[in-house]
Amino acid sequence: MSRSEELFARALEVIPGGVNSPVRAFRSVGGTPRFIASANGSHIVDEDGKTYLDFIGSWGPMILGHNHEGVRRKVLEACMDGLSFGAPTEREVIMAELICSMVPGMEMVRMVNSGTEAVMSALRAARGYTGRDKIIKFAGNYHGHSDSILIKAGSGVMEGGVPDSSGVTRGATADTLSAVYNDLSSVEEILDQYPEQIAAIIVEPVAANMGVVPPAEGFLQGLRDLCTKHGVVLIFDEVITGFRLAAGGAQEYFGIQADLVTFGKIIGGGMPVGAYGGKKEIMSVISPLGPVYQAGTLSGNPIAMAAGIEMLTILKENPSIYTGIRETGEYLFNGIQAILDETGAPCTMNHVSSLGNIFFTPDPVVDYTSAQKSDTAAFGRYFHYMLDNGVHLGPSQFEAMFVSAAHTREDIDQTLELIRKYFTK
Ligand code: HOZ
Repeated sequence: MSRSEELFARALEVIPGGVNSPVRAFRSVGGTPRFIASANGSHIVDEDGKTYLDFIGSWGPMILGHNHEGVRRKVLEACMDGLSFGAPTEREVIMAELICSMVPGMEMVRMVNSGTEAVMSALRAARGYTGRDKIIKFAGNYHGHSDSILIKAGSGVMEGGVPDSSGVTRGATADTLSAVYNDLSSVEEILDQYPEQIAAIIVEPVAANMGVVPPAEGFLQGLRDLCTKHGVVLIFDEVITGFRLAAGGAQEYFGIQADLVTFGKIIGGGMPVGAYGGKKEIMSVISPLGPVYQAGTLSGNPIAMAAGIEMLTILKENPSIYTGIRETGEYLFNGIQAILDETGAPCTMNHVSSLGNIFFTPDPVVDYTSAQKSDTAAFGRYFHYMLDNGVHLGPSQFEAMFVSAAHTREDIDQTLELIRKYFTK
């Protein structure tokens, strides 16, 4: 028995499904999750001492690669000052100033502890600001696991084949309306059906939790225009795209400004952290400035802030990192596309900059319905082939591959070689 198998067996006894987040359980691909002992740069090492080239990157935040020396040093230094105070610190101010200086339209920002919390709070702010109850989300977009947003969610919910989570009351989701990603007419229909009742439209500017689905030409601008016209708060959920597509996230990358933006793990370099913010006028509804309550003892935690400040400073001061990860991503994803073309594999490659994935369907994937056509069993076989050959991918058809600044051309060539072998066998 391998050490991962041994740990998984123990975990199954005391943790639901043996994991603290469902996708990690390998349910959709079968087999035993690798228990990770350490990580550095583009590689991780499991408890059995086996090294893998990693394309999960803690689901996005490891833009600089795992265990970046500078970030680690700042965390260790911060630990020497104390772990949590439940009182304001200078680091929180520096972090907020940094985020406001990098993200378009960010005038005020509130730190929280995860992307889930950021989204939950941003929706509350939008409702408080507009005095309206309903929100629009897109099928297959994932915005964390708070009750009101668990409708046709992507990621682990989609993988389990359940459109909605059990345990969420009808009341909690009664004001959540689901539209079709990349289809503006589906949004217009809802806006017409509920005039002056929609508080917010929340969207993943690049959907990355039903696999990677880029926004169609004009889709994000169309949402911007509709929100402006109907007095609706446009929320970009940048938990995955923020500080990844560009220093200013998807807003900068696509040149579209949202009213509120949500961030997650990415702004803490992997530490448990999140944030939401945007226009001062909207953020002024947040307590204690306004009537919308939101709080948290660990919000703005000094260790998380230390990691985040260092990582964001590096990203801000080194724009070449973005050129680098985009070029590496394109080298990988265009390389995969070429292999699919050569071999005639019935797959579709979607990618945006350093995010991408292979869908095991020959048809274009533009939304939830088309993503669901994927042959998840075929993905599972491919996943295990890659894992057996030392490449660690997200264990689900509906998760992205994340390329970091630590991935080298050799890493990518090695990956492409494996993929070529797989599809020519
Ligand atoms: N489904 C999550 C990412 N989109 C997985 C998070 C985790 O397991 O850490």
